[in-house]
Amino acid sequence: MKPKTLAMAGALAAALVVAGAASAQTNMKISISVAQNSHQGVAIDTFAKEVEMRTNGRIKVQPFYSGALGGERESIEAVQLGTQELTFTSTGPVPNFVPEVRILDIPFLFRDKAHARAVLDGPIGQEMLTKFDSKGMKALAWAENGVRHMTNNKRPVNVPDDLKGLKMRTMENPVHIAAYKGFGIVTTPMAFPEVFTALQQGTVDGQENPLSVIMSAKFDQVQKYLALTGHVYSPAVFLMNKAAFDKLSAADKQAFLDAAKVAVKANRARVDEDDAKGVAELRSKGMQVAEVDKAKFVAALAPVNAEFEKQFGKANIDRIRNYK
Ligand code: EAX
Repeated sequence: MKPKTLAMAGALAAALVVAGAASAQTNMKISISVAQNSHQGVAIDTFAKEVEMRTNGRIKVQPFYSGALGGERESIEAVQLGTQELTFTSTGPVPNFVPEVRILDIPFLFRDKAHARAVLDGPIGQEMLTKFDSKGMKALAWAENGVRHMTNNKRPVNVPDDLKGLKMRTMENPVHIAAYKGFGIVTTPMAFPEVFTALQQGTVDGQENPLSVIMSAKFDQVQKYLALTGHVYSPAVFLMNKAAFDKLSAADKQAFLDAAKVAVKANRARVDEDDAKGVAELRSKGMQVAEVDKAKFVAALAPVNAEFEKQFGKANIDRIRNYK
């Protein structure tokens, strides 16, 4: 080797060592707004473990729980900006970033969790994941928040009319807000980390969330009545800053996607577990639980639904409704 080539080879080797050292361990953050002991905690803990394992410890994902890095809207903003690499969020505030996703938040859209999971994992859901790309985010996978039910402190809810005039905290989600207004609910959008205190202090009478969230947030301590309205399916999604994802090698990209897949499995299994034991557990903690005739709640939303069909296109809604 000529001296010059030798020097260049030396410089290259040094550069590789430096690059190697720099990439020896990359640290990333992921957040949820609910507690660690929850279906969402299971999701991000599993994801972190899988990423670390699949990248041989080169990439570490540090989980943050209970809104420690902010509520869901703030965490999506942070991911979009890149001040935070990852978040796991319900679709609550997502329509404000990716309007195409709004259609998933329509009440009584899905027959049950199996239907929702099939749609999200199928072509409709997978195509929707790509809509995050142009918003500075890579959506790694759909996950699950669960089927939402109503709680309040004022009165048992047995029929839709019982909802009239209840002041309820809602997510910052335009579709939910429109629908709940259709029930006659006085809607108060609020970030999740503020909800417990708002319920405790009576700023609002009630809220609605899946059993998984009601239990992990200990809403039974501040809410007397639970109505199993199952009025809307609440998807969740793994979001990553697009530039951070694009920077990964092809193998690491695959590792992140696979890690998310494993995490979704664990997440959905925990939701099923929570749904199976939730009513008994919440009853034992003193909540008064009402099974309701869902058909009446569906009927009460007919005018709102007609509005949604105009807004989203009946064919688009039917495509989801009829998906097998
Ligand atoms: O993501 O804001 C909500 O009610 C969500 O369901 C909750 O934070 C879990």
